[in-house]
Amino acid sequence: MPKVHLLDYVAGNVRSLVNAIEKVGYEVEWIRSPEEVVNAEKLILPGVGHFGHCLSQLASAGFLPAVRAHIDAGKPFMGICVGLQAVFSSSAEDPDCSGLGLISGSLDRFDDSTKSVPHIGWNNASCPTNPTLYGLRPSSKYYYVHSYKYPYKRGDLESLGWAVATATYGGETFVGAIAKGNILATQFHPEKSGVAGLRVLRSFLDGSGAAALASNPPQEAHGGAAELVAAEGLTRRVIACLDVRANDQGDLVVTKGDQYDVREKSADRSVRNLGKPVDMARKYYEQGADEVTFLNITSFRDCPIADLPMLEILRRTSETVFVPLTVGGGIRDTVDVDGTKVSALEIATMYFKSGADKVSIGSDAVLAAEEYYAAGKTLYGNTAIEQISKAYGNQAVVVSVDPKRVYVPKLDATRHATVKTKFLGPKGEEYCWYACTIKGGRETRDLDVVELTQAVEAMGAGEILLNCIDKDGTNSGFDLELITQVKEAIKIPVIASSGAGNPGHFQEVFEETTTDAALGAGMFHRGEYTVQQVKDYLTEKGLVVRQFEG
Ligand code: 1PR
Repeated sequence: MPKVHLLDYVAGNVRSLVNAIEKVGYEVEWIRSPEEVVNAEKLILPGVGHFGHCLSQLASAGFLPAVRAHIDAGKPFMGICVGLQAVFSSSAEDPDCSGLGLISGSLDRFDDSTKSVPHIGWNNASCPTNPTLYGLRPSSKYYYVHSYKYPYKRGDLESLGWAVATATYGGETFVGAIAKGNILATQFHPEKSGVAGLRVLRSFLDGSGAAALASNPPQEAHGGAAELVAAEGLTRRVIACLDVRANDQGDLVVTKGDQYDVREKSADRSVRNLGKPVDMARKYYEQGADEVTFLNITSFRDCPIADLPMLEILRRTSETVFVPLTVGGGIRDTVDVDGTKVSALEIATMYFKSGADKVSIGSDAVLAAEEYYAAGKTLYGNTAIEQISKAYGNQAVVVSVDPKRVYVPKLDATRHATVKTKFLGPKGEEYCWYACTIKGGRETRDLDVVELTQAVEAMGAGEILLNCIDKDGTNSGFDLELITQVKEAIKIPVIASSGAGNPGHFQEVFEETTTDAALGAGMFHRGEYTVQQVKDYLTEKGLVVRQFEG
């Protein structure tokens, strides 16, 4: 197999990139020291974490002059995500840190006054001057996850000879990909963008993208500096979730509870078995799921951590599923079966190395939030959320919330943030608050969802997976009141979860709340609807979704 070299400059969640490169027929060789860069013919800089972390690691290890020499020699170079940002001279994210400076200009943060930040999801990369730049297609969607961007000004980069593909989020048009000569850089993750992304990688690796660009160089500056505001391209994200546990025979199965009870109602009360995790993940990918989430709902107690069955599930899934994979369950500081202490960060690292793109933290986040408030909202940098987001970036940390309704007769009957509900309590109560639970809903805490989500946002979580025990498995639709309350409390994206029973419920949650994504489980597992049917329905109703490209 032909080779491509990847810069190994920081512990990163790059397993998916390696899998994607192998999928398009190339072998990865790691570059671990600046001296080895000269051996590379094609070089990829995967971006991990934030701008300053990436650039300072590269600088302190002495990589920057070697990378510049590679580019100056005219050899193929590709930067991904923060790897694109590194091409610019600076970023407002870490103003004291310099980029490679191939383009003089600074990145800034998305405005979060009217939208969620980070920008997470599937959006365009459209290049009007070169519509098929490096295999891009105007009709395709690509997976982005970032808070900082290079704002697009028409003619600005084109006048320097760059071909530019853009995307628009909440009225802000930014650079999605740039290319010139031997250089390609993408703000999106091609390795997580399904077949559309694999096409971009292939076109870089086989040289066809650079050759096509050379024969059709971008047109000269378009003159004036008028902003080009492309059509809003972010799609409605539909996520499939698989709750995984061992059944009573010891086999790992996808299960699904009713309000978190995963045992059959029959006399034997066996664990409900809905299928095999790897096969089902692949099926949902092919139906067009925008992400797949695995929740290890019992943490596989009594198993050495290095042998966690979820690691093997991730390894196998990530070989064929090229959309983001999230894994949750048991991510906390713990003690291995042989007595060795293992940190949450070490467990997350194992998951990332096995192919996860994000980890999801449940119980531990609730306990950390309680400590945060007890300490007068002080952060010490020692929580799992802070440590993992520092090492892998905020976007890699999801907090999974398992709330339960607590009804109260009036607004001020509790210190907690209440909502006036349309669904009265058992005694006709008109108000409720949402109590956080831990240990799969077994223990309810004196902490509400607003407190929890604001605390974890402060700690550096990048996204909230918002379940609801009252709605879980009911097929009665999402809890819109809960979702509205949480969306009003925080800026980071929220994934609505629990209660989806038909495609109309997805339409309802997208139209009646500002949720950033919606997740379904039981209705997909039981074969009542496919992800494709949900997406077709949303399209019919005028909501933009990504269609699967085979
Ligand atoms: O606390 O960090 O070890 O994480 C444990 C994780 O396992 C948490 O994310 C928690 O939500 C999850 N979990 C624990 N017990 C259960 C259970 O069901 N007994 N599953 C459980 C939670 C909720 C959703 C579900 C939606 C949609 N599952 O992910 O998929 O409710 O279902 P629906 O569309 O069928 O209604 P930690």
